[in-house]
Amino acid sequence: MQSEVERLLNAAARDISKTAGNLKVLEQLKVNYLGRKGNLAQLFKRMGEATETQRPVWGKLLNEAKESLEKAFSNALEEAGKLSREQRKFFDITVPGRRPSKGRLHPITQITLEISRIFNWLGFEVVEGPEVELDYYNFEALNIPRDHPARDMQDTFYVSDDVVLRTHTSPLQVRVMEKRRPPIRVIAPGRTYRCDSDVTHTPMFHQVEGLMVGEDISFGDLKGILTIFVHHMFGADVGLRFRPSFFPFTEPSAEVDIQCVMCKGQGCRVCSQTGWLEILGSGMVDPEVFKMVGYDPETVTGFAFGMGIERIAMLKYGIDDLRLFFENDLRFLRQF
Ligand code: 2NM
Repeated sequence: MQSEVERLLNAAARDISKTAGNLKVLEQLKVNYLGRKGNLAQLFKRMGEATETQRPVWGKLLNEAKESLEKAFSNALEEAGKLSREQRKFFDITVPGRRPSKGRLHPITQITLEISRIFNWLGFEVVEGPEVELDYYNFEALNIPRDHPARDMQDTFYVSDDVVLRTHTSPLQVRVMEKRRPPIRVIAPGRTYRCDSDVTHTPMFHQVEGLMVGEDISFGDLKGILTIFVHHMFGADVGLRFRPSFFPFTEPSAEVDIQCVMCKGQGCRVCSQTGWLEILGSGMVDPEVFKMVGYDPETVTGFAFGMGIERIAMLKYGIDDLRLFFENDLRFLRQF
């Protein structure tokens, strides 16, 4: 037994020095020697073979071996711990630094700024106003009668009987016309709200609306300004067309289509095989709207237009799911 204990202690000393201070390996080694099924435990098991006289001698030998092993391992582990702390203090000045991640503008903000820049250059001033709006400015002053479907509870978030979340940014145009006299050139970008939510509608979305009022602003001016806008936004080679439409606040009214950005007008899934995509609504401001703000419709004319920013952004960037704009998934946002 004596020689076997010696062999065990020698082997342990050799193995410990071979670990070279590696904490993980040392811990495993300690289990191998001192664990419940370890080398020392195997020797303890042989106590059963001991004779009456051997028993106290073996017992002493084994207990001393256990103490000595425990001490050896605790010393080695402590040394190894110090070593790894030393290593941690080492600072490699040649390692490249971690770059701080920069934030960026949301794609909707980027498109809003791009649209604003184009109209700014065309002499339009950017105006902003309340998202919680009086029913009067949101509907009444825009010639939207009480029984118009756009006023339906289904589409409008009512705050109270006469206060709503604006369903478009046109109320702002009315406020501007009330405050100022022509000539006026403004665009109003901002958040708008409709009680509508499915794959292609979100209850909050963004719009830009524009207004130009003067003494002889014509439908030709409308066509000119919007053509310049489309060519700057989507490229000078993109064709567009003006299609008759209806809005309560403009007469006549027209919707503007551009040639499909995906198939260049050939017809594809995105444009439902028509080759055209609707991008905005427009028209000559209805005389009724001018009367509401105290302008003389006999001397004053003007045009207005409105577009959904999400839609413009989707067409410009080739995005097929509206909801991506509202999820704030960095993997999406980092691409802009
Ligand atoms: C559109 C389409 C057509 C519009 C009209 C006015 C105002 F205040 F002058 F009457 N602001 N915006 C307008 C006209 C908006 O959005 C599709």
